Parts: sequence; structure tokens; C-alpha cells
Amino acid sequence: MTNPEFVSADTIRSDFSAAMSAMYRDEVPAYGTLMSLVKRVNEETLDANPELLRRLAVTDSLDRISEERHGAIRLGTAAELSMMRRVFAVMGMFPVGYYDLSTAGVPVHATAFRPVQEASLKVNPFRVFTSLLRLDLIKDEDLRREAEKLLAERDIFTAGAVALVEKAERQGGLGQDDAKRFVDDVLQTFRWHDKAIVSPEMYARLHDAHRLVADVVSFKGPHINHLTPRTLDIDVVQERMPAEGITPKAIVEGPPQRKCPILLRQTSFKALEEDVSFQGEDGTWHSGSHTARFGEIEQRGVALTPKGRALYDRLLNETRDRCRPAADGSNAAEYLAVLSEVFKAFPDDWNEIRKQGLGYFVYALTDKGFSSASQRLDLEAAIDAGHVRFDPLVYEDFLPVSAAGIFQSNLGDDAAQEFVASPNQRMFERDLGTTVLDEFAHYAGMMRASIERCVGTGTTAAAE
Ligand code: OOG
Ligand code: NI
Repeated sequence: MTNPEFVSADTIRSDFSAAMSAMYRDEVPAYGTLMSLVKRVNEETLDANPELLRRLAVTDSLDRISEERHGAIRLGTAAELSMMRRVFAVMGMFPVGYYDLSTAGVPVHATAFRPVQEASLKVNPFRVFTSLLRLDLIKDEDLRREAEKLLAERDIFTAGAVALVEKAERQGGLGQDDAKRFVDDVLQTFRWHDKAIVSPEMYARLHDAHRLVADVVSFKGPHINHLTPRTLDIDVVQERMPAEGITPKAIVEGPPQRKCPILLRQTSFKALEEDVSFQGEDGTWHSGSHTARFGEIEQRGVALTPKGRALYDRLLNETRDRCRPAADGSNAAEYLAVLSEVFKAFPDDWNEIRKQGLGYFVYALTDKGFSSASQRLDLEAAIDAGHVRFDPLVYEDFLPVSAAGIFQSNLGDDAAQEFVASPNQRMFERDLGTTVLDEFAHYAGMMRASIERCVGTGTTAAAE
């Protein structure tokens, strides 16, 4: 039994997300500028698009959009990852999906912590893309050992945060005061530290191995490296960024602009060069700099079935075979032209996407469907008769190719190293201390449940 005095995990997550946003706005002022721009563009998009407004309103997802964001952190050890899992669980966030980025030249693998229940997603879908450094992919053995030692010595969680996680696990929740202290304490882990824990020489060695290794190993904690608001029109935001003094990366990652958005489109501005000091062997501080934190925006579309995803992957690969986007943006126009040409093969009509089994949808009875509940129609007939409506299920996850593109644009061309592709979900799950949820099975379950709700009240047949 949960104690009614406990604050709900959804509330703790919303409070944490708001606190994180306030902290990041202080730390990275360009994030505040981006937030205001996204808010304006979202309002304009809804004003100009009553059908989109209606869809968001009937699916109860209008309110979540202005509060919606994801962040990303990079962890160094298995112990950090498994403790982070316990921290996120207190906020109702669970690991979904496995992402291997070694294939894209980034020595990490990752999962996304996020709420999974429909009701929780509607309250606040805050997600954190959480990577774990793969020191096993770093060739220099001495450096690897030194990095391991540095990581073993740091403690990224406050004693208060650990105690409150244990208390929440023991009691099954947290009361008001504890929940507030939990948010404040956990926030400390995500803070930026302008004093590194390594010497200038060590930083240089780590940086030479890979910039990402330096980013993880040189600091006291896993600073949040971006916080991404959700926009309803990413092309407009991209176009208007320069007027706000922000330079976006050359291309929007993911699918091209379409009438019916699919999966996820993302763009970002480059990482800031920030002042950091490093302590020499003799104890004196040396000033230097580090680039890690950037800004990103995203537009979310329908979640794709394995069949839809396979088509998406095939079309994206074909595009990239024909034109690989250069990091300096020099062939951006050509890339975008090829992308939209190739993606003509992906249907751009909700009912087509649904009928071909490419995307996941939620079904619901219309008013007409309710009043004629005794009339038992099959699902397609019920849709045709206007008794049942369907709406796209939002993709709540990430895309490894886009994530790699975002990593790369922030690490610079020189960071594009070759690693042997070595996905290792087992090792990741062992380090995490649990298995990750399969996102396809989860979306399919949500779709099935919505169909069953209709069937129970007036429709037969199932669609898959
Ligand atoms: C994570 C990049 C992944 C996204 O939106 O795909 C990500 C990172 O840079 O640490 O956030
Ligand atoms: Ni991101």
C-alpha cells in the first residue's frame, strides 16, 4: 500500500524537471533564449493549425508540450549507472531502449530513463538520455587504468541524495519535505563544475584519447550537457535561430519535413567553449577551457512499428549512401534534397501509415460511437462509420543515428574515430542492474489496450 502522505513520483519528476530547467537557464543563457523562441513558434503553429490543436486537445497532450524536455548525461562507471537508475525510479523514470553509439565513433552505450505509463507521460514526459563511457574501447591501457582510478575515487551523489533514495525504496515513497530535499540534493549531481579534478596534462591525455573521455573523467560529476524543449515546427525554429544570435548546426537530424511527422527530428547549436581551471601537480590552478554543453530542440512524430522503423532505416541509409552530410555543413542543401527525394517512399497520410502497419496509433470511441455502443462493428467499419477515431502515438524515445549526429557536431570532425562496432546490451544491463524495456513491445501494448477499450464498448476485432 502506498501511503497517501507520499508525494507522487509524477510530481517529483515534474518538480525536478522544472528545477533542472531553472538551473540550466542560469548556467547557459542561450537555453533561455531558445525556450522563448520555441514557446512563440509553438503558439503560432497552433494558431495556424486548428487540426493539430484538436488532435493534441483530444489526446490530452496539449498541456505537456510547454513543459516537455529531455536532457543528457554521460556516466563513468557501472556503480554510477546503477545508482542513477535508483534515483530516477523515485521520480517514476525507467530505462527504455538500448543505444549503441560505438558504431558512430562515440565510445558509449546508453539508455533513456523516462516515464512509461500513459497517465504519467501526460503529466510530464521528462526523459534523460544516459550514456555510460566504454573505457574498454580505449586502446591506451595505462590511460584506461588511470581513468578508472579517477572515476573510482569520485562520488557523484550527495550523501543526502543516497539516503533519500534508500528511504524511498524502504518506505515506498517520500513525504513532502523529503521530496523537496530529494529534488535539491539530486540536482547537485547535474551541476556544472568549473574546476576540473585533473591536471592540465591529464586532461590533454584524456582529450587526445577522445574528447568524450575527457568530458566524463575530468569532472566531479556528470553535468547535464543539454536540455531540449519540444517544438511543433522545428524548421521555423531552425530558420529563426540566427536572428536570436544562435547558430544552429547545418542540418536537422532525422526524417525530412512532412505533413505527418514520424519519429523524431532534432537540431542543436554548437557546444560553448567554457572556462575551466585545472590543478597542477604543485597545487596551483591553471586556466583552460572545455566544450561540452550545447542547446538542442526537437519535434516529435508518430512512433513507428518494426516494419515502419525498418523502412525508415532503409531510407535513411539510402540517403546517406548517396550523400553523407559533412560536419561543416558544406553539402547541407544537397543532403536535404536527397533526403526528401528518398523519403517520398514513406507514406505521408495518417490512415495510410496506419493501414500499412507502419506506425502505432491510439483508438478511442467518438461521441457517435458511444451513443451507438450496442451496434457491434469491426474496427475498420467502426472507423469508416465515424464511431472510432485514431490518433498517432507520440514517439517518446531517441534515434541512435541522430544522437550520433548530435554528439559529432559537438565534438568536431577530429573526434570521428573508428571503433569496432560492439553493441553489448548484456554488459550494459548487468551494469545497470536490470533489463531495459523494449520500446516496440511497449507501444504495441498501448495500442492494443486502446483497441480493447473500444471493443469493450462497441467494437469487435483487433488491428495490429
Ligand atoms: C547525448 C546525445 C543524445 C539525443 O537527443 O539524441 C541525445 C549526449 O550528447 O550526451 O540527447
Ligand atoms: Ni538530446
